[in-house]
Amino acid sequence: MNALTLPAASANAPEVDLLLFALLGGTVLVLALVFGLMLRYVAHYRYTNTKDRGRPEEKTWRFEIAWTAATLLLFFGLFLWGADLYVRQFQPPPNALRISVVGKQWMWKAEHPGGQREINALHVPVGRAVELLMTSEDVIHDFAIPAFRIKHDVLPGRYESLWFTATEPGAYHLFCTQFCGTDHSAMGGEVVVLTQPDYERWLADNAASVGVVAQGRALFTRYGCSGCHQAEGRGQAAAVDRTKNYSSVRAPPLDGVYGHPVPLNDGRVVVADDKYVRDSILMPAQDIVASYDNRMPSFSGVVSEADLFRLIAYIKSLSGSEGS
Ligand code: HEC
Ligand SMILES: [Cu+2]
Repeated sequence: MNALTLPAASANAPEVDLLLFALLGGTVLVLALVFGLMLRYVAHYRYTNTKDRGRPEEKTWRFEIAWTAATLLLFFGLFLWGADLYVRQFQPPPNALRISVVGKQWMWKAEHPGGQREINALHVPVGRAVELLMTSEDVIHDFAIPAFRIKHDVLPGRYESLWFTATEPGAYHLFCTQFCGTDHSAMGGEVVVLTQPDYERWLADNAASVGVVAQGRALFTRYGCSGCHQAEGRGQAAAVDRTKNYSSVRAPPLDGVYGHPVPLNDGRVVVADDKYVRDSILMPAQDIVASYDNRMPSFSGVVSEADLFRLIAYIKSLSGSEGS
């Protein structure tokens, strides 16, 4: 498999290829110029040749400045071209279908908004933006789909995201491209791009009993979050966890938190995104919500990565955006 025979099956892939070939072409031209001149002068001034080797020409500033400026402009042009593509490649559109991906030695686990789970496989609809929200349970992995021209490191303790719009139904390889231990080479699978009706059918065939948001809601009670955080406003009676008595703790309501600015007690204001909610659960002492006390216990080592995604989807749904 190489860049010439590899299918280009995502919306961005042709653009990435164009940039790659432009860079390659530019490099070959420079190489040809340097080697061409070198060979020409080798022949021209070879030992037996009686060419005039007199005074070298005077230095011309006009020429020096012209070629320096031209190269500078050329490199800035390449930089802007690459930067523009890079920024777009890593900025998922807001309406993207969100699939969570957890890497671990040595497999990829994915979960769809409807609760469908798969291992070392990813079923996605054609023509729709798909965002992968990714993290690792152990070491650094790297999620790569060559046919889509995307790859990104997947790190423990952090969220990374990738997005793509598949353009051709079919099956493509997915790989871990970061050496991650004994069975690294087996850590891969298949991305299956389906037409919209086929995708609906696949979702129905693999339907889970509960979607991600509903799982998150159940976990919210199971982990005792609801004992402190009453979900106010939207009529959800917070099931009281009787095993823990948190009735004296005043905790902020989580409705409308996700996606909105949160004032902290050190004066900063941060937007509650996935990372913020994740850190709030694992490292509650790090960012304290203004006018509240640091009374929330850390759930680090208690809540798994997969459950964190579900809790976040639930908290996101409290802000009116269903976790898709
Ligand atoms: C002992 C009571 C308690 C429990 C249990 C608890 N929290 Fe909290 N939580 C708090 C308090 C108090 C704060 C505000 C202080 C802070 O930011 O640490 C808070 C803050 C938060 C925030 C930030 C809210 C905002 O407005 O920015 C989130 C998100 C959160 N908790 C989620 C959870 C989740 C999910 C669970 C269950 C896994 C949970 N909490 C369990 C007391 C609790
Ligand atoms: Cu790996």
